[in-house]
Amino acid sequence: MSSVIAGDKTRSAVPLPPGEMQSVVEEELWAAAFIDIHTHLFMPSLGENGLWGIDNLITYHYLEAELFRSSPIAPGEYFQLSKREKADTIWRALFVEHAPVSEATRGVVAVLNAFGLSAESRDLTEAREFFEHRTLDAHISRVFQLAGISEAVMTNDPLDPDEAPLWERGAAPDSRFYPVLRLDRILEKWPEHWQALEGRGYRVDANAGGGSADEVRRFLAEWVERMRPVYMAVSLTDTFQFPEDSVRARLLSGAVLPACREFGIPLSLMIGVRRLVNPALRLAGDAVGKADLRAVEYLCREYPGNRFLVSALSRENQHELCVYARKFANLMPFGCWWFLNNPSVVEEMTRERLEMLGTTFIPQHSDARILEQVIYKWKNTRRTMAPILANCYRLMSEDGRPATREDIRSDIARLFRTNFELFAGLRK
Ligand code: FIX
Ligand code: ZN
Repeated sequence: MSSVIAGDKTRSAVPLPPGEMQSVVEEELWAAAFIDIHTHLFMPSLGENGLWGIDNLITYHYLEAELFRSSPIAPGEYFQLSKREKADTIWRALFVEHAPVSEATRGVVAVLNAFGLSAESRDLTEAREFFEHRTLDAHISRVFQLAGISEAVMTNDPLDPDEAPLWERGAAPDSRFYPVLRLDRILEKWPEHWQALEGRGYRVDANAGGGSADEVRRFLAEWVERMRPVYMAVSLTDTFQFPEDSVRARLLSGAVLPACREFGIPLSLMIGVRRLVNPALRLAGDAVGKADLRAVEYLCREYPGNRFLVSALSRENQHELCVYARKFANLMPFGCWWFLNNPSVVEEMTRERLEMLGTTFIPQHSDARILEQVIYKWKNTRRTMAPILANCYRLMSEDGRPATREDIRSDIARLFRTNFELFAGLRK
């Protein structure tokens, strides 16, 4: 073993003095390449589905929601504008006329700063000029490097009219991206979409009766073959119940859960959205509701052969999700989703997860919709996580078990990589 490695090995086994914990945690957080386990990013072969660049960054639906609080423009008028006009409107209202102190506005500042661009310009000329000259494939690699991630997990919809044909024509895989089979149109919007399946030759009906579940399972099997997803996923409203007498329950129990078992992949349940509480805001119009997690309890207990990635949207559901994770090893809590992805809430959630689960959970995902967002979302995660993890090791050391750099490195790898790889079957 070379002296450097030996030195590192020896150094990494040395008990850390309390005063060094945070700096070592920070070093190891930035040295590690994370897997981003839920995003809305797309590999290059999925074409225009993938969003990147300054105009997409600024017209992010989080910022659209903030715009309508800082500008007199009405949503109806705003949505008539071109993408550039929308971005100019948001830039002026949220970045010029007011200081960008919110999580989402500060994120754009961090992205501009990462590329050496000013966040104090009165317009977007400089930023547009910069992004117009980026080549996507190299830009993706640079963005992932700046974000400290090695792979991003996508959200892929087999019934999306823009995306599905690209997969059917053989979209080239990309080792930086993992596919996911997204099921919302089947499980949450069956009335609007069952005929799309029927039109593809699957013998299904409006009530998902008869052999519909078997036919949906056949559809899923064909898309698993085509897409090779690392998990299947669905976003569920706060009213989600299981078991229940419903189309969703019949398709979950008769198609989705057996298919996940057959292919050895988890099912991701993201629970708690209240869709379009303000329809005028479109994608920005969703809100949150406390869910009844006894459905998760039932699924984990009655389907021990399935593995469940679960993220709850309501802050009020977080503690009980941790308790359920203590009861069921086939339940993997993940992320601080959407309205929870703010340091004040991330801190509370992460501390209670570490206290109750040790390092057996997945602390964060970015939910990035625009490529460059991973730069700020993972910078913020590392910034928030560092003192929380350092405190864990300080307490452990105070109570009699010294902490080493190797402990910290190994735990960070577990939290941000191997927990997911093992749970998704990407590693044995
Ligand atoms: O269902 C989901 O995947 C949600 O994350 C999105 O629908 C949501 O709009 C979002 O991007 C939240 O961050
Ligand atoms: Zn999402």
